Amino acid sequence: MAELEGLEFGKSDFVLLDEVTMEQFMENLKLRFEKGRIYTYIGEVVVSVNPYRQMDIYGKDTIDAYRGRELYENPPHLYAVSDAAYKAMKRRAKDTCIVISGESGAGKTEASKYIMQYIAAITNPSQRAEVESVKNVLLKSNCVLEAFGNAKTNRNDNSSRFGKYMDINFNFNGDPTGGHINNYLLEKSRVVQQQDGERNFHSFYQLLRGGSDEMLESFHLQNDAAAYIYTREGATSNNDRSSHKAVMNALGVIGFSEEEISSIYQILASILLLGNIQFESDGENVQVLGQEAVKHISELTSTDPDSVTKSLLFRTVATGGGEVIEKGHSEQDACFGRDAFAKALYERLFGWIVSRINSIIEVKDYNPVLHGKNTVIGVLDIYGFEIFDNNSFEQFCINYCNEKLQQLFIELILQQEQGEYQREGITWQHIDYFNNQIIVDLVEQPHKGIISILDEACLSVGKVTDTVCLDSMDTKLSQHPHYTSRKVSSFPSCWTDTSGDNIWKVSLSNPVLKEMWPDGQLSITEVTKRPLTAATLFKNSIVALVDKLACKEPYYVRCIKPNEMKSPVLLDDARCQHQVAYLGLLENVMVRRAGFAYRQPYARFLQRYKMTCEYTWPNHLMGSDREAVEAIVTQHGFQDDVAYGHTKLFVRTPRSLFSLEQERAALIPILVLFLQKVWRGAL
Ligand code: AD9
Ligand code: MG
Repeated sequence: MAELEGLEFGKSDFVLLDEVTMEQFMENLKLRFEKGRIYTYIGEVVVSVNPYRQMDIYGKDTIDAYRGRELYENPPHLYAVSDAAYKAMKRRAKDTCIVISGESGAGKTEASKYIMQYIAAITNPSQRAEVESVKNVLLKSNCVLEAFGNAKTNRNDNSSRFGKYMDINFNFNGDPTGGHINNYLLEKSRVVQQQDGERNFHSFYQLLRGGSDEMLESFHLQNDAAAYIYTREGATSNNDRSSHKAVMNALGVIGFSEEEISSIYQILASILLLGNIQFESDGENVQVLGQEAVKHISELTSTDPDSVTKSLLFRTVATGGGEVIEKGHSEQDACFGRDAFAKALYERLFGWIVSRINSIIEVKDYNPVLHGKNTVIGVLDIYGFEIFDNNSFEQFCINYCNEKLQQLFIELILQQEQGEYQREGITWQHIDYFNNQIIVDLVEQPHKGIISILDEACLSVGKVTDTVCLDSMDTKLSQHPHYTSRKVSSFPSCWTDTSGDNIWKVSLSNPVLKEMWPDGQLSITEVTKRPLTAATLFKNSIVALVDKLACKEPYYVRCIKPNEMKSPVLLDDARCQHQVAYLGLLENVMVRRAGFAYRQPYARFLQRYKMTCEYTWPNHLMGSDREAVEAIVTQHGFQDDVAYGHTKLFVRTPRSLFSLEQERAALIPILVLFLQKVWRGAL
């Protein structure tokens, strides 16, 4: 409950709604959005609506107002949860995490940046140089990751095409000492193809628009996105020029060497050149059309041109006898291989950039005996549920990830409530809620889950067609209450995802490429070994992520996209209701209200409401604050609606508190008058 806001801004916490209905929820959300109140709580969860305009609520004054304060002492804000996560971490030496979710364009990445900026602003008051440098690297890493991992899509001009989880490490003083970034499922298909109106990753346009003439010349590039098949769908803008500068600067500040920076751009250039390579076939043999591009690629990647040509035209196959042979591509296979290679190069480049940043920001020389416990705040900015007209394997993965996170959300929110009740010595009442474990099982159960069935199909490529695979799914899963047959869908075909790795069989002398492909030349065992499928790799990474989050105290930011037009004035009812429903926000309010909707330490409760009770105003003469609080509660007649914890008062329904709030609001003007008279000596 925010103190500084009047009711004309709506209810600052959805638990205060008179009734938990979609109608009331939406009414409150809309009123607050119209009044420029983009944040609202559900208990400690922040619901955020993208304002699509610059708000004057992130400056230094606001940071100062939230620093060290409790959640309910200020209007709802990202800074308040950031501070709560920080305080819990510092005071109780607890690892915490802030999970930001919502659909594309809902404001997750912006929120994660404000959170990081807040944490950077409130730490290291003594300005120690080494801590400042860690903070700087952490903040600058956003700029680099956005350049290489974000793109313009039809839903968001700066859409993150990867999931990101960042741990920030703190020392016993509460100052950042380092961090670690995990990235998930980069949408590498974008490197070779984009939908109408979308662009490739920003990095390509930044290079083409912002790279100096000498740089572009040495890379054999023209400064024209239309000249390259991979980028011709989008256009460059002046922003790309300034961003290129900012990224070059950020790479330097983070600690990438000159050589590494040029290697990064050489690889980008190679990908663009690779995309323009065409093939011709005389019916028997396939040839690369135009050796010029091959020459340039081999020059840029310090590889031998013959090996590049060979990699483009042949693939390595393991025979039944364990032998490895070279098999010529068809023209179509060669095109497919070229694109797979470009995607693999970009994915490895992105992975390498992340791991290079990690090696720079990892906590070094930390001695727990000397320095105390090293604690962590994790920030998760990951794609929300996606439902399109045409859904692909990527949507399957993204939605599975969201089911896992939703499951964790419910478990942790309930767990957190239960923990608090236990600490305070209050009896816990069981709450019924929809447990989506059943959906998670449908996807990930061994042997009969969707991923297992996909894996089986992948491992028998050639023998199992899409239809056979879907038949098998129908047989195994038709009894499942949440399974619907998708026979008409065309989503399979892209589950195995290893082709890009197998074709690059040249010796790597470029140091960055060497680090990107630590396996170098594939040996026979590696060729014949069954690779893990993309689905299983993704599942493993999400299971690891959930494990990481589960052992931390969680804070949540649930982002809502108000409309499809990027308008700052429109809150589209149907679109928002849809998001409120799948984010489970009404359920969240109910869970919060089913137990005790509101809780506050006795002293704070007393301070706020003491003027509403004759026994506590101006000061109470009782033995303890708790007894004084009991007096207020009893005088207002809601003693059956509360429980007394060891340190806090718990109120079951918001209505009780609401009447107290109203009484307080009515009394304040009278008290002000009274005090003015006292000051003037009239009384
Ligand atoms: V995606 O899943 O990566 O496609 P996000 O990350 O949820 O998506 P993002 O944070 O990129 O969305 O926000 C989209 C755009 O909305 C931003 O580029 C801003 O123009 C705008 N936005 C979002 N949040 C704010 C805000 N707090 N203040 C002002 C905002 N503008
Ligand atoms: Mg984003």
